[in-house]
Amino acid sequence: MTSSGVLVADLDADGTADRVSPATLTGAGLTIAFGSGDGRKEVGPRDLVGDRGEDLENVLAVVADFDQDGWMDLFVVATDTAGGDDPVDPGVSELRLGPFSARGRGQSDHPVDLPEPRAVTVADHDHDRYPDLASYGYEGDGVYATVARLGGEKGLDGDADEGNRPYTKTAEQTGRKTPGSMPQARPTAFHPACDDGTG
Ligand SMILES: [Ca+2]
Ligand SMILES: [Ca+2]
Repeated sequence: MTSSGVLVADLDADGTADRVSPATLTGAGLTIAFGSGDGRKEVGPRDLVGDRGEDLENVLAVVADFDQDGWMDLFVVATDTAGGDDPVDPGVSELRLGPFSARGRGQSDHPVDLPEPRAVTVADHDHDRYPDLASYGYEGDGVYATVARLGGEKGLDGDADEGNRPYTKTAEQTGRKTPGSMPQARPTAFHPACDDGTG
């Protein structure tokens, strides 16, 4: 992590440093630059989601080493246009364990159950060494909530099970893109500081 908040890591294991910005490493505005110089390729969540998500309206992505194996992992979620009282199930909601390619292909895919996500971010709910995923989403009937999926040695806990349930929190504001109740881990919480140069 550089002082300007760019994460520098080799994401696709080709031996060349790649860069992830902005500092939150999350959201629809996430940009990943693979490689440098002439071979540089910039991609965003829509490039990473793959065929199953390309026609879906809202695409969000988060980069973190959720299983702490030293390779950055990609969480990507794509949801169609929101409609009525019922939450929309995401068409794609999965953790792809790194290394992962510029097309978002990882070593393995792991589905993560989330209610219609509107914002996702990396958080640290249980203060272990694994980054957690926090999602602000629509639960239906006008209720919004922030839920967590905990990081662990297998990546992310995919289900809304007993272990994850205590972290459900009904949002203090509703209908906002990113509410005040959205947890925020410090960007440097899981990424050591490094120089702007080589990383
Ligand atoms: Ca690379
Ligand atoms: Ca990893």
